[in-house]
Amino acid sequence: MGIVKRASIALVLLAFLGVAACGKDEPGPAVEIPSWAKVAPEQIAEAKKHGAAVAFENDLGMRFVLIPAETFTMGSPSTEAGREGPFPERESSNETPHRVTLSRAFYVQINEATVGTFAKFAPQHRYAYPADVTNEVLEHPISQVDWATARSFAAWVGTQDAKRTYRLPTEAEWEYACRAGTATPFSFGATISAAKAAYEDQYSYPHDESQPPLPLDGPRRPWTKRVRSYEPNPWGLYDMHGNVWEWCADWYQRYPPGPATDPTGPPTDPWASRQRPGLRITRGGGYGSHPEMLRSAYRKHWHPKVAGSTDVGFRLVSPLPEK
Ligand SMILES: [Ca+2]
Repeated sequence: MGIVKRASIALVLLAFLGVAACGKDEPGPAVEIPSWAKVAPEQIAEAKKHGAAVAFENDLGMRFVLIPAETFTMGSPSTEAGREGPFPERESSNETPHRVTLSRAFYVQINEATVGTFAKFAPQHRYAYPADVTNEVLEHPISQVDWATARSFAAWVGTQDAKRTYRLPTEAEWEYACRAGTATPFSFGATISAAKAAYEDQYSYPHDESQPPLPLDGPRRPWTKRVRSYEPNPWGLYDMHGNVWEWCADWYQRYPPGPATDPTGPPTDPWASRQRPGLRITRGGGYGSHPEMLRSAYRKHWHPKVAGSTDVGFRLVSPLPEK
């Protein structure tokens, strides 16, 4: 990692916000943008506002970019195709659009947590990968990890970093970061294609039942892809759509009515009194998901002790350090 890190530092580019020649604006401090980071002007402006890094790489090699504080519309319009998903009796009406304010900027990991990083935390973790990805498995997303273990991993990452803490994203943080300022079904626009993300790309979006599945382009490879195999979203985040579902911190419940600030979901398991297992949120769809499930607003919920799935992983967030 040392060579990579030194190379990364050597390639650091400097971006200067604020135009000194403009006169009325104070020339801001330089904001360093690592060569690996693809960030938008609003992210650079937020970093400048806080005198904070717009992107950082921790000692474990995990990379994060700054996400601005903002108000956005969480959920989807009733006209959005595929909104009810393929299981309308279970999934309907849980994407009610509402205004959500995230009051403080935060960092999001640019890719799903990888096998390579997770192995430093839990070398005994048993996961199954087919032989054809053996050579690159360390760069695949970690999966088959239950919710509590994902959270423990986040806490452990914090013990390896004297300056920052880490945790799972809230569901609102996840959707906001996924949208990256967009209001379309996907951060890439109105639809998605096999060139954009890892998912069940035999099916098109919007779904048309009168059309047969698309022909396979070569043999089906029913597995994860190496992280960052596709272009990132406008805020430099990779695989927010597809590859593996991503655990969020929240319990699942339908959105409460009205606007919200820094929502964290129900404080306790809302299903406990009904003698049903609680459900934690997962987002973004996985390599085996239909395209409707990759939409920015799509909500899926899993029992938090589910650890056997090869298409459920996670990525971490890190709060902006207090000054
Ligand atoms: Ca993903």
